[in-house]
Amino acid sequence: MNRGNVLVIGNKGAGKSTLINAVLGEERAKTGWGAWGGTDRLEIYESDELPFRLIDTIGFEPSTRRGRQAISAVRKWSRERAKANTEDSDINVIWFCVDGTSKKHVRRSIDTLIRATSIWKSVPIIVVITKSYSVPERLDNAGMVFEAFEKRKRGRNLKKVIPVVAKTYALNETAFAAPEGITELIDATNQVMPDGIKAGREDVAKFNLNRKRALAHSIVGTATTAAVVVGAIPIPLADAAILTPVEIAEVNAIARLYGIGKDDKSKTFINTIVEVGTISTVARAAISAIKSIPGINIAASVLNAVIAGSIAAALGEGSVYAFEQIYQGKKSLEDIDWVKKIMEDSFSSDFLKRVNIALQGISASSSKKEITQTILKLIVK
Ligand SMILES: Nc1nc2c(ncn2[C@@H]2O[C@H](COP(=O)(O)OP(=O)(O)OP(=O)(O)O)[C@@H](O)[C@H]2O)c(=O)[nH]1
Ligand SMILES: [Mg+2]
Repeated sequence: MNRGNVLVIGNKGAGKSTLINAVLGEERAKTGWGAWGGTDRLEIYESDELPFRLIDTIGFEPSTRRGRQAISAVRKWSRERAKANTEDSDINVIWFCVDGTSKKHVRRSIDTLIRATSIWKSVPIIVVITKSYSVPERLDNAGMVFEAFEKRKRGRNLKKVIPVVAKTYALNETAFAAPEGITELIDATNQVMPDGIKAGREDVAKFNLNRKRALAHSIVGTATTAAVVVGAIPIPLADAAILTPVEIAEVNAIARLYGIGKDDKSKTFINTIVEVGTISTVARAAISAIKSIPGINIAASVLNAVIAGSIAAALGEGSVYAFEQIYQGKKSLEDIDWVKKIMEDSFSSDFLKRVNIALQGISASSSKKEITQTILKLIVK
């Protein structure tokens, strides 16, 4: 099968390799800072399901030397492929990766990237604003990108600006910026591919559904970790209320991943889910049931950590299922009774059975990490 080629370029440490891993769904590209990581040569990535090839490059440094090195390596690769009579040797789309946390440099980065890629003068460009952890800054950053392209000849090649979080970013022990924008980037890229190598809509949809599910599970993992931390704080866990912020963040992050918006219908749907995990009698009953499982002799703080983590995990699992049904059009945001039932079922006797098993594997000396892993293994399918 012929594949399109996506050239990924940007400053050193902008997050190109991290982005590539998120798109592939595998940790294949080496990431990191300076001498401890980073990409030191051209690397090509393919995956069976992904309809295009990803070309990871050496990051540009403040000086342009490395930039030239990066570009000449790409040209060499392209020439060699063409010589070997491979048809798909052209660069079809360029991702300009611009670090969303260093606002000051957005304009200069774009200028450098435009100059460096002048030989691909009519290739479509998608600007990826990496590390877009801050939602309020996204608009500003995108504005600066559009400004930088304005009045430039290659401005018309700019097809889209997409803010991305490629990997969960912890803001503190219980707050996080979840992965975002990955499947939107895949969609946008496929859309601007030349017709001959564009993948079928259905193939991309299938790939994206799998990617969304994997990313959603990573959100559940992060939230469960945070909940275990919250739960282990030695205050009496009278009800699930102290967990609420983590649960709200979790459900909202998963909702965003599945493109569930901020309109009233979406809000009602999301609130229904959060309610089941926080103030509902179902959640409270589950907590008392766990607390009264006979024969547990671990410290209250460990037990509370298990409870909090299990609830976050089960709530996340239920949410992933529910949002996926919406995303696929199998259910609608108006099916409130349905979603309520789905979520309540997440805390059924099967849930209690799993928590019980988890507790067998946890002791007073278990670390938070061990507790989290035990829970995830049993609750996340
Ligand atoms: N949490 C989080 N960390 C990120 C994200 N993107 C990049 N990073 C971090 O930023 C650092 C640099 O990321 P890389 O992906 O190696 O950057 P690069 O652009 O490939 O760097 P070079 O190969 O040196 O040009 C790594 O420590 C990453 O973990 C993200 O979306 N979330
Ligand atoms: Mg890299």
